[in-house]
Order: sequence, then structure tokens, then C-alpha cells
Amino acid sequence: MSFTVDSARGIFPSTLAADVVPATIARFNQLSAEDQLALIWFAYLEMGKTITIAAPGAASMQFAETTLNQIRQMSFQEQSQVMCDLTNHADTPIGRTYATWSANIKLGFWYQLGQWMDQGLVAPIPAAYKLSANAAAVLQTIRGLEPGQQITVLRNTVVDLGFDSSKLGTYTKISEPVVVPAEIDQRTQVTIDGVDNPIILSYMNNLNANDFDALIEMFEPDGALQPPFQRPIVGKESVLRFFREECQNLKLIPEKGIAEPAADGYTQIKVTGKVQTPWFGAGVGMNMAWRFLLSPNDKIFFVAIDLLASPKELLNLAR
Ligand code: 45D
Repeated sequence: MSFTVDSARGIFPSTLAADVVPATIARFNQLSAEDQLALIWFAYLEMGKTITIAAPGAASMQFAETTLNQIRQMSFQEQSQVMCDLTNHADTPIGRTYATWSANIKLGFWYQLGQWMDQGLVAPIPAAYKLSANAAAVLQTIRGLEPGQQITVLRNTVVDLGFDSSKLGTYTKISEPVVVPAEIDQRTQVTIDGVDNPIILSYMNNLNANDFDALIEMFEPDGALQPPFQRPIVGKESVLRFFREECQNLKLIPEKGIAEPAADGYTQIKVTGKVQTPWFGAGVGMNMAWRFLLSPNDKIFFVAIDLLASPKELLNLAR
């Protein structure tokens, strides 16, 4: 019996992911639209005191420009309505446009709205707005998270807003253009304590260089990649699309790992370390694990990327 994507998901079962992130988002989703907006605003303001957005994602904002300008022209009441509609997943023209955007464009859109709210150009959240008891409790949970977990909560709430993209029918996804991969002589080379497998090192180096064409050739045709808190993305074509849309300019900083033989000539490898996003740069290092399953042909059959429950998990290399 050989591995399936489903059985591969179970490798290194003692890995503790930050389940508090989906749990917090589930609680957030139970709140009213007004509470959700106010909560994100307060969380964002508080986080801004300790971590700042490094790259305002100018490129991502440009694709939302028409919608942003449309909103800017509206009255405060209309602006508040747009934000509530997005939060309620309402079927509106802006809700539908929003649903076609990649995660980075959605983040750029809100980043700009947040600036404008701050400057008084877009309807603010009243400073005296009183969160419901449930919303206050969710905010309190967010306060207690590590920065890497906080930004993941924020990102995932933003990605979920707008009309449900699965109800759009056929549509063209709007994402930033793919950047040119780094020149060979400009590339960084990672080292991993305990892992010298060239496939794993190349995975990290290719992703850091935005060389998605080289990266995807390292996968089995039916290989899969499982992003944090998501179902696996299966097959080279879908994984490549994901790399192009969601994985530009990441910085992977693997630290340590373990490699060992698995059944049927496969090899399982776990690596832990940090990941930085272009939004926060070196300001936020997320504690991550990669769980790889390499096929007997030395191709990636499966890799899961997990956001870890705590820094202590960086040391957990047990099977
Ligand atoms: O509603 O090996 C206001 C993979 C109030 C690939 C607001 C990976 C109202 C393979 C404040 C205006 C990708 C899986 C909203 C590795 C309101 C691989 C605005 C991992 C919404 C390693 C809020 C990559 C704003 C990872 C502006 C883990 C919020 C990447 C902005 C993780 C929040 C990236 C931002 C993360 C959050 C990025 C900018 C977590 C960015 C988070």
C-alpha cells in the first residue's frame, strides 16, 4: 500500500499547530457585522503599536484602485454600508469584485481604507463604539496571541469577507503580476541543522527566489501542498497557480529538521523555523513547520505547512 494525500497528511502527528487561530476566527464569524468591523479596527490599532506593516503593498492596491476611489467618493453612510455588506458577504457589485481578488489585493484594499479611516476620509469606527461582551472576549483572545498568530487571524478574516466566490460562477481571478525570479547569483542558500537533503534545500531556496517554475518541477504530478489551516491543494497545475497568486516575496528561514525513511521507499522530513511575509518583513517571524513526504523518485509527494502553537514547538522533531 502506497501513500495517498490523505494518509500523507498524518506524518509527524505530534506536530502542534496553532488551533487557536481557526477557533478564534470561528468565534469572530459569529459576531454581528458592526462588531466584526469594530473588532478588526481595534485589533489593528493595538497591533500597530507593536508591529507595523512594512510594505504597504502598493502593487496590490493598484488593482483595487477603481473600487477604492468609488468608495472614497461616497458619503460616510454609504461607506459604512459597503463595509457592512462586505462583512455580511452580501451579493453586491463591490462584494462580487472583492471576491475575485487574491489575498494580497484584499489586504491592500483594507490597508488603504484603514489609512483613509484614520485620516477622516472614510467613515471611522466611532471611538466610543462599545463591543458586545462576545466581541470583547474575542479581542481579548487576540491580544494574547503571538504576533505571527495575530497577523494570521487578521489575514484570514480579511480573506473571508465579500461575496462567496464559490457562488460567482466562472470568473477571472485578479492577482498581482508574477515577479521575475531572483538572479542566480543573488539567491540566498539556506542551511538546516539536521537536514542536508538537496530537495528540501532547493524547495526553500527556490521559494525564496520566487522561482516557481523550478519549484513546481520538484513535485510529483499528483503531488500536494497543504497551507496552514487549509485543505491540501492537489496537482502541479493547482499548486503552481497557488505559488503565483499567494507566495511571492516570502522569506523562509528554516532552522532545524529531521529526515527518516518512511514506508515503500518514501522519505519523511520535518523542518521547523520562521517565515516572514512581505507585509511585515523582519518585524514578524511566524513559527512554522514543514512536513515533507518525498517519493522514491525524489519528488515532493506532499508538504504540509503549519503555523505552530508556540515557540517551544520549534524544537519538536519527534515522529
Ligand atoms: O474590516 O512553504 C480595518 C505557503 C478595519 C507556501 C481592516 C507558505 C475594518 C509554501 C482595520 C480597516 C504560502 C503555504 C479591516 C510557506 C476591517 C510555504 C483592515 C506560508 C479588515 C512557508 C485590516 C506562508 C488590515 C505564510 C489592513 C504562512 C489587516 C504566509 C492587514 C503568511 C493584515 C502570511 C495583514 C500572513 C496581514 C500575512 C497585512 C499571515 C498579513 C498576513
